[in-house]
Amino acid sequence: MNVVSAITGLPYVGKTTLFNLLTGAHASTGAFAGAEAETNVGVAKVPDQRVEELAALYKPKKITHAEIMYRDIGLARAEKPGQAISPQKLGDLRTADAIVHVVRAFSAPSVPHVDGSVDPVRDLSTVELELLFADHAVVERRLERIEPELRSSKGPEREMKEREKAVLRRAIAALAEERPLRDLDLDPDEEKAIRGFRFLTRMPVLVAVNLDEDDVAEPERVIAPVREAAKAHRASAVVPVSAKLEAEIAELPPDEAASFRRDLGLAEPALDRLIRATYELLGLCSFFTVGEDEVRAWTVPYGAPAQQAAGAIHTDLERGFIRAEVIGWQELLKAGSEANAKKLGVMRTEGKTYPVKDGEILHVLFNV
Ligand SMILES: Nc1nc2c(ncn2[C@@H]2O[C@H](COP(=O)(O)OP(=O)(O)OP(=O)(O)O)[C@@H](O)[C@H]2O)c(=O)[nH]1
Ligand SMILES: [Mg+2]
Repeated sequence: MNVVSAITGLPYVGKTTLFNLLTGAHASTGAFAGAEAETNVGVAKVPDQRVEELAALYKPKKITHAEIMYRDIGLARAEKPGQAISPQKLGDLRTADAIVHVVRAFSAPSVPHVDGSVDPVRDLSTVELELLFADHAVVERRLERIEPELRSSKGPEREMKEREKAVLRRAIAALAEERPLRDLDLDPDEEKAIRGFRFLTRMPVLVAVNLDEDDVAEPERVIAPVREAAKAHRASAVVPVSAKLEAEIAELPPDEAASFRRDLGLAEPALDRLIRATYELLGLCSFFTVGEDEVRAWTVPYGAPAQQAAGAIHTDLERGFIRAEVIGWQELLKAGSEANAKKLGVMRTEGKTYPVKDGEILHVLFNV
């Protein structure tokens, strides 16, 4: 699957700086034009040491990492909630799988703050309220339209619409109390009834707290209140970044960058931190395909059935799936080759429903 993350947040909080850092793009920052500018789109390679180690074994012609697509979606400063997101940006947000909400915690007097002061917790709720408004408008419109549809439908169709209406009533009640739709407990049928709306407040959110350079070594003091605020709702995680500083470090040669990070007490690059958090939040994992031609990582939901995982490679592999040969990446490295792994009996044969786990290598046998 191709995961899409939407980077958003108030103006001038460092969205584009972070976007550039993640994707290696050079979109203009500090122009203070995010709301009017087109959405920036770019791709980040998912860092994965396992891919490198497998590549060292196979020496393939091609090495392909998994990817996450990022969209940098600028919002406007709004006098009242419900005015900050243009219709086009709304579409860019709705079709994402997760939101990366950047909040500003850096002071930089040269960079104006739209609300006059640096307050990440306040900003978090300002933007959350925008998203709530957007969802509220959708629910309200749908509830108006569903009534006449209900009157003219019957049987299973009516039942489905009744269910949709019931969920939407709960949704509007939650939104009216300023509770995001992530907080609603829905069974699979209810979930299905509203999935098509792609509600913004039901998407998993990663809050990226954009720190001052001085706070990088000890981010807890700054991020604790944000974590506390985010914890009130489900499917959210908080990750510290220092977009500008880390972008500067990323420009350095790799060993210099590593020693600079060590000096600063930064254990790993922001990219690694954010992407790992995204995988956790979305319940994703990586499996690999290996060979002389290509060593490649693929992204699937954790525990996806082998047949569905095969579909990530190609639809033919899903359609004509017979079975898969499976081995953990470490076992393969230890065995030194697939032939040896087979001899040792550590290569398993699994069927369609086998739940694929992180770090497994799949060989799909298929017939179309
Ligand atoms: N000191 C400091 N400045 C930062 C940091 N991140 C971004 N900035 C600066 O803040 C300004 C705005 O950054 P952008 O990345 O353009 O912010 P944005 O959120 O994309 O802004 P809009 O797209 O206009 O809404 C730029 O001058 C950046 O250099 C940071 O971590 N620390
Ligand atoms: Mg921008």
